[in-house]
Amino acid sequence: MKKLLLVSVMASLIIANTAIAQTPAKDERMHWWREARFGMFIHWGVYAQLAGVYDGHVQQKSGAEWIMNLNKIPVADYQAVAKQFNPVKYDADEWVRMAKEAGMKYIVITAKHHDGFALFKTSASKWNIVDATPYGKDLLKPLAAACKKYGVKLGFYYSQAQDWNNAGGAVSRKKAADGWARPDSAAIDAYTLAHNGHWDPAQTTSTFDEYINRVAVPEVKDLLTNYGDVAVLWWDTPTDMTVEDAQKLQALLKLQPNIITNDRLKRPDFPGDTKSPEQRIPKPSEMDGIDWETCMTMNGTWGYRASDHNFKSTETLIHNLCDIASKGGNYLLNVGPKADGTFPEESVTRLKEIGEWMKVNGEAIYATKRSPLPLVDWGRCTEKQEGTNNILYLEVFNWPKDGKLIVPAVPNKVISAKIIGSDKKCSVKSQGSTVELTLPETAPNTYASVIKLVVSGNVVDATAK
Ligand code: JFZ
Repeated sequence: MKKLLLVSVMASLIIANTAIAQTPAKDERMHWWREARFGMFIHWGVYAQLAGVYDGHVQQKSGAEWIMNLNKIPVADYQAVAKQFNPVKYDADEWVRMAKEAGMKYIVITAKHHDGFALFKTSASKWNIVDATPYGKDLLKPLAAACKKYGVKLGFYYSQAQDWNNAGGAVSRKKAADGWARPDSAAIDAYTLAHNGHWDPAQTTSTFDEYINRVAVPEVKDLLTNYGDVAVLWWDTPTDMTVEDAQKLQALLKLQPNIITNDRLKRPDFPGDTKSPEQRIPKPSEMDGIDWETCMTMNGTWGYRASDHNFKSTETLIHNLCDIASKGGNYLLNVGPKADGTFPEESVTRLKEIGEWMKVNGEAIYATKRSPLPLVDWGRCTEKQEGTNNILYLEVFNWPKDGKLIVPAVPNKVISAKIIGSDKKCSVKSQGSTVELTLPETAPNTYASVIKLVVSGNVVDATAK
């Protein structure tokens, strides 16, 4: 028994080692990502042309990038939409500049979403921007060039399993029609149930294995070969994936030795480098010692939905960024560009406002570590090492009316306290392990004001476990 245990322990060590043996080592690969903290997600494709409206029916909720599946749009009809997709106002330089000025360090764009449409030139399928649209030019080439110019890292989202247009691709089944009763809904639902989610015979003229070999593998190879450095490969929804399928795609990553991948290639055997909570910020204890990234929409959809103007406020977005940094994660904030190639106006203004805040307060976000403090009711905290000192950045959401801010669990000697972006004084009193700051009457920043507290030595971790 003991011997068996030893053998299995050794075997798992060998497996773990082969995973680690990828060069360069994980810590090295993750270095920029762990300091970046803030990136832009971009969901763009043919669905932007429909903008959440099909056959006169306005999609009321959820992702407009799912419109083909939600409405069971026949393959031929959906592909006809591409004939109108002509994003003549697309300016990759402008996109990357907006991301950069918002303080974002990387971009992850849907090179191919579940509708299977490739934003890039590929010979694996005609269902791509060059061969299927009047625009006729690769959309990722100029984006890669602009990213290089501005020093913003570029990542690709690639829907490896779900593909509703390329034959053989998987479908995650949703009931027909979202919020409106199609006369034929019942029949369509019966059909999808009997055909592993597919609703059009054109989707099943080849097998999933053939699809992986014919489309997914060559397209991922294109993406990892033709666009220079690719910082991230963001897999999604592993519907129907086998271990062999996943291995084939995983093997391609050697084309980009520094690439970082998420955990959505296939569960549970392919954990990737990062966890990807979606639309939610995990509890501090949930992600201890794990690299994670919360992706989130600004409104209620990933792809552009013209009727959705319900955007989160700039304040909420900045608070989310602080909250995520205080828990040691990254924030991947989505923009769903319109079919003409421009960002929705609401996104543009929010990016601008976040950027103004980041220009002043960015040091409280970049290259920081999660908060060592117990939860505080006034806001969040991030931490940075500076020689033998520790910097605590206090992101104050609720400015104290009485001017007193209490920082718990810091017995260290305070060296200095300064309000970032303000000349106003901030005085300090230490009592045991409590630091009391006396602040000016009004908050210097409308979204979140940051106090930089430098203390001697390490701050002992007092987060709730
Ligand atoms: C997926 C996509 O279906 C969606 O369109 C968007 O691209 C988003 C970023 O990712 O949606 C998911 C995937 C995983 C979960 C939820 C929605 N999940 O694990 O809870």
